[in-house]
Amino acid sequence: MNRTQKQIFRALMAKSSTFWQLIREQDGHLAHFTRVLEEMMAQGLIRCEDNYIYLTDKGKKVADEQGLFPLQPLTCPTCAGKTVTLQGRFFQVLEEFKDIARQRPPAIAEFDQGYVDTMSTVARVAIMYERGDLENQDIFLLGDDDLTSIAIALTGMARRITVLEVDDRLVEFIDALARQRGWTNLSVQKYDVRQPLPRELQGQYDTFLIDPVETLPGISLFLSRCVLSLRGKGSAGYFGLTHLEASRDKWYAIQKLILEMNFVITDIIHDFQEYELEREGFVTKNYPLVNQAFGRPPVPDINWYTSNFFRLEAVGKPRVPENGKIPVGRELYFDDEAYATLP
Ligand code: SPD
Repeated sequence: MNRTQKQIFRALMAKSSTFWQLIREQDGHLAHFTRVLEEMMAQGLIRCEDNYIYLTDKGKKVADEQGLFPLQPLTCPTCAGKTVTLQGRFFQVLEEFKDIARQRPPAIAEFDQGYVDTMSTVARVAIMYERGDLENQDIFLLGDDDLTSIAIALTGMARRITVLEVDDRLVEFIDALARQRGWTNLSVQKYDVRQPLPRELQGQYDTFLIDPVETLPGISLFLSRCVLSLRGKGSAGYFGLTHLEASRDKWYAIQKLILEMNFVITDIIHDFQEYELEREGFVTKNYPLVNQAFGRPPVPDINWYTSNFFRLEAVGKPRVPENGKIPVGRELYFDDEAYATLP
């Protein structure tokens, strides 16, 4: 029995679940998850009724024989596993950020946008603060549909915040807000990651933050650009990586790249970020996940898409690997693990 199957069994021993709830209870990638569910269905271990998935009698017997117990939730109810709670100044930042985020441009599939909830955005900044990567630091963001730059600016703690962003709507939104609030330390410019990093931005920053695409060529490109922006030993980087659209084999390649770049991974916070992806639209637009699921899944009833938060720290001068072939089309965003991304 593989890990995903085991995770599905014990979740269903505790309670019946929707397709979307089950995704949150396992840590396989989506292509694997849908395959396992289909096999379990074909073997008569699970059944689906009124949008809920149940263990059959045969399934219950197999789970017992395997020595499994119903899943007991153990995630901290106060911080929801994020390891930080938003208190004091960070609570105020969250409240102000929520107001601003209500006016944000809607996410579009063209750049595989899909933003994290406001709590996740501000929690990122709280983690940066805890690690000493925020106060009086120069911070570099490459792509900012989550508006993390704004949450950082709201703390008033960073020295300089630079955003490079490909989407004109976001460039205008962030720029207009910075002008309106008089945040002279926040600047944003249009930039496509396929272009070389402007020389004047190289070696100028203490901390970077990205939530990159998850194809291997794509994430390698994002990381290379970011590493080049940093000052050197002791500089830090943060990024989100899912287990949903990135298999462990892909994780291995990414972590190897990080080490080759002269960084260590100091933290990985599991399921730290929760995404507010479209619900009706996700089913009607026929994302690969919907096409590959057995039957047609119902409209999502929860925020099912999460990612893990990585912190990196340079142990020497950041090394930028030779860029391989730079993806020019949709292959920047899409590969055969990208089940929640439109081809
Ligand atoms: N593909 C679905 C929307 C994804 C938003 N980006 C998530 C990247 C996490 N690193």
